Amino acid sequence: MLDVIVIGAGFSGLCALHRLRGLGMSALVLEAGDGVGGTWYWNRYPGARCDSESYYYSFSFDEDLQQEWRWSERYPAQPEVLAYLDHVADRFDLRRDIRLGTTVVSATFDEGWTVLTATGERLRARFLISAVGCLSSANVPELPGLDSFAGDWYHTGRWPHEDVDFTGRRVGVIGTGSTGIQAIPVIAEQAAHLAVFQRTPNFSVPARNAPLDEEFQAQVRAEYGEIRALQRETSNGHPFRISPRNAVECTAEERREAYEAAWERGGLRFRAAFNDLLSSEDANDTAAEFIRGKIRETVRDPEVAERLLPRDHPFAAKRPPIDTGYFETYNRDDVTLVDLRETPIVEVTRDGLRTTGGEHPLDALVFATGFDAMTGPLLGIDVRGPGGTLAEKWRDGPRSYLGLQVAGFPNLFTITGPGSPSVLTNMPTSIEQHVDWIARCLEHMRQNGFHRIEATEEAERDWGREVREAADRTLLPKAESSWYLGANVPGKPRVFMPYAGGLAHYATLCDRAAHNDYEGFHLT
Ligand code: NA7
Repeated sequence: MLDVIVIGAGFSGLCALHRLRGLGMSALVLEAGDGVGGTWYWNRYPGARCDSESYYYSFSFDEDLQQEWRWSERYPAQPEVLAYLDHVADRFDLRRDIRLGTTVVSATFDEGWTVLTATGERLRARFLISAVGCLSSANVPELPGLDSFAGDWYHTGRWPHEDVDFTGRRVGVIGTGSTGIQAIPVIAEQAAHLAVFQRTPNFSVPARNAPLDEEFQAQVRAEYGEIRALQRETSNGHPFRISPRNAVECTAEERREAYEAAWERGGLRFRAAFNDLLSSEDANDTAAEFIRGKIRETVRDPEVAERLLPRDHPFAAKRPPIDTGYFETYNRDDVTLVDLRETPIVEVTRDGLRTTGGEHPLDALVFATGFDAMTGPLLGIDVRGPGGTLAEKWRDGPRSYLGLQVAGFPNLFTITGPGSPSVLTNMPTSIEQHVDWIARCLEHMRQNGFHRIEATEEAERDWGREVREAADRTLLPKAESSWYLGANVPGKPRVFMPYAGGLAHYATLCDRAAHNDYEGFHLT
């Protein structure tokens, strides 16, 4: 029997394998894709790029790795992140313990985990680590008539590995989340005509992507120690602090100056312009109105601009996209914005998409419609503990302790699971924290002769309350159609899933539990 089976070979799975090997444990990673990389293996859509900056969207666990790797742009494009993860797999000789093309269909606990693969193989391990990702289960809306469509259709998270060429084609994109907002300007460059089908207008801030010069890179390399320390100290794992100033306490002129500077700097740092943007509606309104002003300035046709103005959720209460030329794209003659609130989708036809406003002829349709986030990937596996299935347990929404364990599922750990802050943070920073905590826990068990660990029901209940209360201290739950709440998937229970109390505070709570003899866990 193996010590550990890890499901998934993205950032989490690679990190976990490397760390477990360091403990001398036998570990096997099972990966459904034909390559490593997880999210970065699947999301190959045009314009796919990371919204975190490259120099810190990376592992910190190896000094030589971070000193040697060179990023070419401020934000890494998908092929570059994938190349990085391939490099990590090679550099640490991880591939010999990774089985590619291996889909896990079920996992059953019986004094150890038995994992069944799609080819009927059974594998046993004492511990199971889910590294399946949070945004990896594609959400394709059930549109009537999709089967009859004569063109090609794609979901951004399941993009084909061969080149898709939209040259000369009439393309439709459904969805204006982070993904749609990245893909739309790039597809518009290629397509003969692009129709964007928008249900909810979104805020977006310019990314200000640019090549990285050697001087900046040398400075980063010299300061990596401080950069990584800062990432671990902040609430969202980025190496910058949120301004201590409150927007509501500044004059209109001071706010404008701060927002203009943040707009010029670009990217996710925009929301760090003031301290109260995610806690005060009044403060948030000032940021929202500033961005709406930028949209009005950018989009030449005032009617189109009006349709693009986000009004029904606070800024950054949904995951805030960052873009390269998104709003500018609507100034093109070959791009049409279709407002699905005015004219909802009726059906897909053989030749296009019909809304209540008429038929839009299309040769290709792109679903940028997001994911069954946080719970979808794990619930895609039939996970069975001694007392029942995870699907039954999570019927009314996910429950976990610290996002790391689920009561009733001994020796199962979840990396970036619901109840963890990961999706609100720079992912690799959260992943390293989770993996480090799990590894230290396994080491503790080995040293003390424990074979089994399970979160208690009580700890799980308390954590659920803490997750709810942390969310309620912010404006995040006010975005009613957000995937943080599961609202984007019809029928999914509406529960705010990530922990919004901040990564640094979360890490302190995890450490405290470990320090107090794994408080909230039952070890035998
Ligand atoms: P998101 O953020 O969930 O966005 C999905 C978009 O698709 C959003 O605009 C949705 O509109 C739209 N959508 C979803 N279903 C439909 C249907 N049935 N009809 C019309 N429009 C629909 O997913 P992304 O892939 O953009 O981003 C996911 C995360 O990946 C992102 O937050 C980053 O963390 C990386 P809605 O707003 O629900 O009205």
